[in-house]
Amino acid sequence: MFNRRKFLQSSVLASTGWMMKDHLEFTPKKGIATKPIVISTWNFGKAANAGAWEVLSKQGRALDAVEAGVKIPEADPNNHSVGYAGLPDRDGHVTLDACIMDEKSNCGSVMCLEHIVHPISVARMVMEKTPHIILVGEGALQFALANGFSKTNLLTPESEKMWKDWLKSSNYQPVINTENKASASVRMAPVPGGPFNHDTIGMLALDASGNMSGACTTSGLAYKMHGRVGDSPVIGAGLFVDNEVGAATSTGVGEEVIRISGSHLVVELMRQGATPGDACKKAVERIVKRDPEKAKGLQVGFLAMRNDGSYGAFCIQKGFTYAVRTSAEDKIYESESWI
Ligand code: SD4
Repeated sequence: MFNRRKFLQSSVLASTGWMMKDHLEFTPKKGIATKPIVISTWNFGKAANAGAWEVLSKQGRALDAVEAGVKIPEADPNNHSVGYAGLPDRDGHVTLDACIMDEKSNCGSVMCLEHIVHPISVARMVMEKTPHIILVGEGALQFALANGFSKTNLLTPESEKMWKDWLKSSNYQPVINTENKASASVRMAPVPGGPFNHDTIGMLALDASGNMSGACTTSGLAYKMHGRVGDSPVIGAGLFVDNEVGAATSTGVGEEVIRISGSHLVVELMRQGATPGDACKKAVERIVKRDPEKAKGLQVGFLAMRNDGSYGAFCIQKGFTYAVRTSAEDKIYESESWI
């Protein structure tokens, strides 16, 4: 029973910005109050959730909801970590990673895909129209073009300028995305032209019929080596959905998430009885314990939802936020953190 489960000691952020800390008491009412629900990573998840909610609130399918939801940041020219306008690799190529998974463990993924604004829709098409799960690079592009997607230059003048500024130093260092001063001390050198160089949208939804789906899409770590693929399009790392248990997604330095098959681990921990928040915490613990010194300079965040609509998150550094949309709330919460 999940009655009166205390949730995460999350701090509630008003939609207008950061506000006071406030402990959230979340009372899932199985099958009623918590369905449908959509949750997603970072502050920009709020706008993405609105896209998903259009589908969910009309009794639509979770799969359609997560695709529609993450397409919003994918197309946003002001979002430099997902889709169009994403920061490029060190050679100036915007290479996108995305995956999607439904309630029947159908899944599709594209890796290192260039020139396509909505990699999530290509991933869905890989899932639905091919006998495969993953297409990469040139092959993924060929498949997209053959299926009606058109080529777009994803490198906007603003992203190009950030990359050219970065080229002056060419100092490759993933920057920890923390938005509050408390953790400013652990920030690495800021990226010229912008304080952060990565953020992924991971989205999990439970629809009115009780089915779950998830989507994860990113331009990956900015200024990465050409051909580098992170956790986001790797089923089991950046995303995992098991309708019998729940779903999880991740953000942060993908290499660390892949090492522990992070999202799969979170779902398996929930299967063993952990709450979503505790499961995320245990996964973070595993990363931290492997190399506590290294973890001081890393950000990884997990977000999870059980199939009853209860949810939770945990991250290494303060500053990871996630957005929640139900019929009762449309909010951004700050995740609990290790440090
Ligand atoms: C990656 N996990 O490519 C992604 C990037 C990210 O917050 O989520 N950054 O490793």
